[in-house]
Amino acid sequence: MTVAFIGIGANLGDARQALKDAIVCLAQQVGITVLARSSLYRTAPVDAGGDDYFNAVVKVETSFTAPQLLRICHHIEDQFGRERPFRNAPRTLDLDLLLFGDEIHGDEHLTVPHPRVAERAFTLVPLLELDPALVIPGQGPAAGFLPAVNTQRIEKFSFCQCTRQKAEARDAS
Ligand code: PH2
Ligand code: MG
Ligand code: MG
Repeated sequence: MTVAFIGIGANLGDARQALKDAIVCLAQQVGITVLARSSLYRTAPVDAGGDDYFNAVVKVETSFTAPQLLRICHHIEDQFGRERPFRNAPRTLDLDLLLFGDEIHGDEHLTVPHPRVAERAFTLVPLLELDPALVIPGQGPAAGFLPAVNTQRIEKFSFCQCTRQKAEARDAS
């Protein structure tokens, strides 16, 4: 069994709902147990255009290998209608394997830790919410990278706060 962290993002369609549904979908997979989920974050697009993103990170325990887990993530993205017209295009769902135990992989199919995990507030902040003492294999304590991302806009929500806001918007319309 390996503990892994999966980053979830979306900025097309009902992104908040997609994040919630994706977590349910991950939890339903045989061989994956969701141990914890971060809060939901609204974040400014980084190296990308389009609307603000919603991002979160889940901590899972899995019997799969890293390449197997990545394949499952891609399969779930496809189920959510993910299209890839150009690099960093707005997306209905993105599932990125951020960390896989203390493993370090680097080939054309899979790079773990995710190559930009420490450069982006939308991965670093939720990871640190789940584990403030987290060490990124080969790179060091995740908290040490926070000052470098402090110009990236990120706003924290709880998942139920978003449900309430959505209900209020619906009732007002
Ligand atoms: N994903 C990207 C590129 N830029 N920006 C934010 N805020 N959130 C993302 O999930 C994101 C991004 C490529 O996967
Ligand atoms: Mg991504
Ligand atoms: Mg991706």
